[in-house]
Amino acid sequence: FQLETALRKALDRGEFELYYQPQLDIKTKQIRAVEALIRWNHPEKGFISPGMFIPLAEESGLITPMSDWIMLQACEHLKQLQLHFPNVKMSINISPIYFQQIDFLEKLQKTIESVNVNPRLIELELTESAVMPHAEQSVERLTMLKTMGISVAIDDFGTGFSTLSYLHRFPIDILKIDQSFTKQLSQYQEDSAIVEAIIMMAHSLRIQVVAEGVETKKQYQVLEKQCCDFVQGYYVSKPMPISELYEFLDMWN
Ligand code: G
Ligand code: G
Ligand code: MN
Ligand code: NA
Repeated sequence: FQLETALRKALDRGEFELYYQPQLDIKTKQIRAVEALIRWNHPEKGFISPGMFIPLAEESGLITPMSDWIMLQACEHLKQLQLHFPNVKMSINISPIYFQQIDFLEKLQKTIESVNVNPRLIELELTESAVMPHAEQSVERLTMLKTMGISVAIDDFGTGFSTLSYLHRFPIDILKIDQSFTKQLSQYQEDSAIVEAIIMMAHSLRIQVVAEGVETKKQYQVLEKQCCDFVQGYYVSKPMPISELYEFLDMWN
């Protein structure tokens, strides 16, 4: 229970912060969305990666209050952002555990109402492992999200075990191709073929595609040629605090 206590304290003390990474629309050259990425600024240990503490939060149950905070904070930041950049969407990572909780939709609805933010500007990122194991319940939930005006992205696509043909059963809007595929784009023809196949399949299902981890101009150009819709990665920008995001968008859009 030690870690649970540490995470709980960190939450109470406000040691977590959301950083934002922009997604570029290849066609319009505008920023279409920002992804919220949590950071832990530990007073002694310094920066701790979410790759470390999210799994521990999931095991200890702290993922619930942490996710409640993430939802609220991201919606509040979106509400402010919208006043200056009305078309930029907010994309929020949702833990599979949080997504599967019985009151997930109800809490989400309440947060949206209390902050009074436009749900059409909210996108949720779910992994294949969040939706596949409970397919029927997931379809119901995803349909409800669609009714609420919220869009859904499948994160880390290509790293799970699901078959592509499964996709058409889920009402999703966006596929995020995992970084591991993007990394190889300039080197190996085979990975380029896989990415191209994913993009074509997604488009045939009316799903738009984000390539993650785009770092070089070469990767960007390959993706543009393959009709990828959006790119995210260091080539556009690293994740940054909300204050820097405003400066970035002022310069960009
Ligand atoms: O930002 P970074 O690349 O260090 O993130 C590492 C991992 O942590 C990624 O898999 C990312 O999806 C996950 N992550 C980052 N922020 C959040 C968050 O707010 N909620 C959840 N559930 N996962 C997050
Ligand atoms: O699992 P998810 O896709 O949500 O995690 C995104 C993670 O990838 C974040 O932790 C973010 O910091 C990291 N990231 C974002 N862009 C790049 C990039 O261009 N290169 C690398 N190596 N990591 C990136
Ligand atoms: Mn993500
Ligand atoms: Na991802």
